[in-house]
Amino acid sequence: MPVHPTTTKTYEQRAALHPNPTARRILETMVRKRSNLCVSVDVTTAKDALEVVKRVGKSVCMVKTHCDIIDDFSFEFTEEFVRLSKELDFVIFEDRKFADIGNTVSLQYSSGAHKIASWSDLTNAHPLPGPGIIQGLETVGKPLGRALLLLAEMSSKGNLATGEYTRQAVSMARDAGRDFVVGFIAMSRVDQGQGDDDWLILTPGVGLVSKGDKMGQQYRTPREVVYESGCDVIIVGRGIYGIQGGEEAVKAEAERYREEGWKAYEERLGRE
Ligand code: S5P
Repeated sequence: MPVHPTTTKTYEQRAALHPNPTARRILETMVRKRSNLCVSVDVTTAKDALEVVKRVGKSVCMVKTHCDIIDDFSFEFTEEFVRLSKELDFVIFEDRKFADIGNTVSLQYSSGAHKIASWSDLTNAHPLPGPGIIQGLETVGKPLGRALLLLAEMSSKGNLATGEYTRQAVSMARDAGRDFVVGFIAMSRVDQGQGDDDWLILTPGVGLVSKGDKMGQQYRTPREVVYESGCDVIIVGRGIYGIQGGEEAVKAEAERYREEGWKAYEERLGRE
C-alpha cells in the first residue's frame, strides 16, 4: 500500500485542507453519502442519461459525462442535470479532456454548444500542451469556483502517460497550486514522493466482473484501486449502466460498487 500521508487521512480531515470549494464539496459529499463512487454516464441521448442519473444518484458522490456524445444535448438537459445534482447530492464532472493551447481551451470551456463551465463543477485536461492549458481554463473556471484534474496516467493499454510524463504532470499541478487544479486522473498515488500536498486521485478502469474490452480498456477492482493503489474515487461506466436486468439491476449494481469502494477506503484507514 502507498505511504503517501494523504492515504492515512479521512476524507473529512482532507476536506478541511482544500482551498478549492469544489474539492471540499467532493470530499464532504463522499463523507455524507459514504460513497467514493463516480458513475460515468456514457449514453447517447439526454433521456437515457437522465434516467441513469436518477437510478444511480443516491449511491454516488459524482456523475461523469461526455457531453459531446449526447445526440440531443441542450440547455434543458443541463438544467435538469444540475437540478438532479442538487436533489440527489452529487458533483458534476464533464470528462472533456481538454488538450489545446490556453486561449483555445478557455473558449472551448466557456462557449460553443456546450458551455461546459456554466454547468459542470469539475473538468479535466491533458498536461501535454504545457502550463498554458491550466492558465486558459483557470481564467474561466476559477471565478466560478470550478475545479480541474490533470490526466497524469490513463487506464488504456499502450498509453503514453507514463514515467517522466506522469512525474511532470504532478510537477505542473504543484507549480499551479491547489486553487483550481485539485488532483489527477491516475491509476496510482502519482503524487508519492512529490511533496505532502493533498491531491484527489480519480481512477477509471474499474470493474468487478470484466477485465477489459476489445479496444484497450483495462479494469481493476475497487479494492485494487482504493486499498492497494491508494486512489480516492472509483469511476465506473459500463460496469453499472450497462448491466442487464433493467432499472432495479442498475440501482443495485451502483450500490454494490459504492459498498465495495467504501469498504476498501475503511480498510485503508485500518478501520476493518
Ligand atoms: O484513462 C482513462 C481516463 C478516463 S477519464 N480511462 C478512461 O476509461 N476514462 C473514462 O472513464 C472513459 O472516457 C469512460 O468515460 C470511463 C470508463 O468507462 P468504462 O465503461 O470503461 O467503465
